[in-house]
Amino acid sequence: MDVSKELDMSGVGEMFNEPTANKLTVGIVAFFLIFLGINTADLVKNNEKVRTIIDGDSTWTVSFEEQIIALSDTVIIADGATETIGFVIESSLLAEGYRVGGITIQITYGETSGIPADPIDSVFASIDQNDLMVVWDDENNTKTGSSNDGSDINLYLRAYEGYDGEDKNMTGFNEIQVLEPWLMEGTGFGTLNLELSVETNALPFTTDNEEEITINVNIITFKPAAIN
Ligand SMILES: [Ca+2]
Ligand SMILES: [Ca+2]
Repeated sequence: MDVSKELDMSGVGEMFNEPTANKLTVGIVAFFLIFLGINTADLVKNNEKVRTIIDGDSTWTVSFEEQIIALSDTVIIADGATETIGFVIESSLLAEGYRVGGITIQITYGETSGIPADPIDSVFASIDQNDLMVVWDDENNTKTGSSNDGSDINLYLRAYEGYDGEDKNMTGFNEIQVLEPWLMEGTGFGTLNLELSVETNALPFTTDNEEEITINVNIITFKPAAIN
């Protein structure tokens, strides 16, 4: 046993005494040092990654792909009358993976009496607050409007809390977590009830009993995507 050990040792010693072997050894050592260095750098980087994941400070950009669903109706409303026009908003209208972000309503009209120089009528519009699943108290909402010169009346309801179509910078552990606030189901569903009334304006000795009003409802739907 002792003899073989001595033999081994001398063998190693001889190898180091050889100039070529020395160079080779130096080369191997250098290689290992570099290899170790790369690995250490990798480890530090990985640790940073792990730390950001644990801290949850990984930043993401959530962007939204939009699809507009257009509904429309044309009604004739008598002078002095108020009518409620309903639009049913349900999941069957939406594409897979999309949610309702907001609803815009545009009300347009002119003078349809055919009487020359008949002045434009007045139209009043308001959205009835019911169980339609929107953010009823959102500060961006416009729930009422009127016109007495034929200009459009534009109303808006935010359906999804915080949704404005703009990219959002989010912080989170992963894609699932940052998308989670944008995956709420059922927003915007229900019946949008629009109350419209007309007060005609007529020239003396002429009669204007009614007005035709067109309502264009755009349901803004979105699908979120997260980019790290
Ligand atoms: Ca008129
Ligand atoms: Ca009219």
